[in-house]
Amino acid sequence: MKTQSFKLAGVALVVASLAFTGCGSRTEATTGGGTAEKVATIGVIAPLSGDLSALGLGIRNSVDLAIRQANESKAIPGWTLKLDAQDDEAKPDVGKNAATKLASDDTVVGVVGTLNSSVAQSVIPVLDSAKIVQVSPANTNPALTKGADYLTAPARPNANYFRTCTTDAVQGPFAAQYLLGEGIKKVATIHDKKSYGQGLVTEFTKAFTAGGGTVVAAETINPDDKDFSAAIAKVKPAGPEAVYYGGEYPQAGPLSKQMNAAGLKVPVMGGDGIFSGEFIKLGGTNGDLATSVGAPVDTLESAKPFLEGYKAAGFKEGYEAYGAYSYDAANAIINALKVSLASATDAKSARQATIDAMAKVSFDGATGKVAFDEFGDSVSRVLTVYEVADGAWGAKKTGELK
Ligand code: ABU
Repeated sequence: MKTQSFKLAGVALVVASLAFTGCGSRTEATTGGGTAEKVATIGVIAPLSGDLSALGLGIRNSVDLAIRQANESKAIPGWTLKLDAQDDEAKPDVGKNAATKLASDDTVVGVVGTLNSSVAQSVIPVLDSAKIVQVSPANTNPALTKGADYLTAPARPNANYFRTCTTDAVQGPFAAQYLLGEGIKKVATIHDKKSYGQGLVTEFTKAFTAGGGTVVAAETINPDDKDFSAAIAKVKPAGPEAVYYGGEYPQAGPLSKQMNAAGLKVPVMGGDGIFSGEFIKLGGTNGDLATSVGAPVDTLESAKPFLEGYKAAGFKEGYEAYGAYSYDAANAIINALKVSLASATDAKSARQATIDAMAKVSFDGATGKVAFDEFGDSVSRVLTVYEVADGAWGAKKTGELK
């Protein structure tokens, strides 16, 4: 597992040396004037290598930016924030190990991540046991906050877990309403059998059929497949007017390309997991559609400080679909830390207080109002439909589910 660890201490003031104290954890930083600053670490768990790293690196960089800004503005007097970014490779077992590693660091008080709902299922219990708050900018599977019976008997499984994005219980129906509104009544579905892909297709299918549409074929692929000819051969004779795909861009892009090559020239539509420039590079074509969380970031007045800060920081990777949500997730943790660290003598003792404070966090973030309901879900339910045109994603419709 690749590990990337950064010390991001209000750069001008903090000298590189960190003093060892207590049980051997690095818990204090020394400023240029010799004043001891206590250290609190915000972890990131996301795919920093592999097929989904475009999204994961956007998450890491955006958290990095929030931490730098907090240190520069001395947002938490007496404390220096540090970033520890861990690569989960989009794999549940690797994510679990990353969570265990972060939990063993006494300075860790919060984690932003994961990208994948399937990885979150392994990470959340580890961080919950250690009383470390976790805020995901990207997990959209509804069960993570409301349990398996999220529609009939919602019950929050883990009090430490929050998210700044909306869920597939909103995203699937939003996509279904869009297609029905465009006059598309016959759709084939394909998903990758992962928590996110399967859950998204389930939510889409319920809303699409309830709205008068017909799912003419329902197929699955394996998460690492490259050849989709078998699924396409089953779907094509059913005559779908679109294919709704549950999964991420490494499969969705080639699926679109292979559908066209096989003569199935209908749009692929997916969720936020395919909303990346990588989808187009991998074969996504004009007319393909995606929903993604929130409004287009580059149209939001509230996102200007994030966009300007990201540009000024000179990151070599883009912020991608979840950058602004990651920046808001990190700032949610920082807002909670303003409360929990105010009278804390060390970071570890503030973990539970950080979870308690997170439930009350409310501020105007890059993506809009950042606050959480009783399940830890974002209060925002805004989504946007994007379409590929002239080789780039363009926004078609932004709104809330009706
Ligand atoms: N929300 C799309 C990709 C991440 C997930 O698995 O939820």
